[in-house]
Amino acid sequence: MSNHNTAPPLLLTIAGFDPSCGAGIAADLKTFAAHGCYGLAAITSMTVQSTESVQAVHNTPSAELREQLEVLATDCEIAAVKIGMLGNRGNAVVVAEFLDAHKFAYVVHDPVMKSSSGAELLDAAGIKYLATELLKRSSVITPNVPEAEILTGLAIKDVAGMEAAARKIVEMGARAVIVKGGHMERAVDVLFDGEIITQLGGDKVKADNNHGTGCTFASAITALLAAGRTLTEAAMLAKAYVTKAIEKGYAIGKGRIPLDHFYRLRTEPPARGIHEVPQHGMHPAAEPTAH
Ligand code: PXL
Repeated sequence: MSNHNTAPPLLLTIAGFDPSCGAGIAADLKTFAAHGCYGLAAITSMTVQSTESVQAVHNTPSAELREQLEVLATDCEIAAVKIGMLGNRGNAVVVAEFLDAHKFAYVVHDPVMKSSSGAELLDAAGIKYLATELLKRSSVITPNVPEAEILTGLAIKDVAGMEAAARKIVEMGARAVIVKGGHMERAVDVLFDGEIITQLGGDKVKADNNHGTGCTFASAITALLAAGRTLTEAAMLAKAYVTKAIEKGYAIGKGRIPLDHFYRLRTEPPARGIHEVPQHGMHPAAEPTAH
């Protein structure tokens, strides 16, 4: 039986896998789903980690990553791409070549370099390639303060420092940048689109112990851009989503706390019993009316 339902936007995440599912591909897919999109995923790296720490990183061989990407792009119409952990320079080069070959409408790049427990998630040659080559290929790049410092070589102490780094990252070739202030005293993000600097204010919620906030933020922006939002709107809405998902997060292990990507589902009570299931497997609105 064929089915003619229309697919929502298809979004592709190119990132690492965190088996505790707080960060990486799992966080990306949950965020896409929470925004009504279908997620595709190509894995750059398999990490061994719990909520407590990253214990090992096994990067995907570059030829394998290239194959994963090409079969998806051959089969599906991809509306937007989100890039996260790349692992090493080889995988970063594969991603650059993939972006050049396909010219996607939106490319959102979260330049992941280290885990919060200090594990290296991109090697030094990869960081250099990201700064000189990959950065030019994204619609927007979303470094946190330590990543913006590494990319620019600037020391960032305050919002003025974040603005200076944002300007430098655009000079280096990025089309737009959001420097995330989650590590600062005030959780202000700085958006620079090459013309205007916008400060995105935000409340600092119990963010010190959270995991996957960067992945979630970039994935929400990807979904919102694919839905037709401007970059400023997408950034504001993504920040609001992440803030709420942090607030609603719950511990699943002994370590860091993942976000609740589906907090919006919990605003409506689930069905309480079988009596709420429509007869004949139909939606109540499709039930024949009683005669
Ligand atoms: O939060 C950065 C990050 C991104 N992607 C993967 C990770 C982590 C942090 O641990 O494991 C796969």
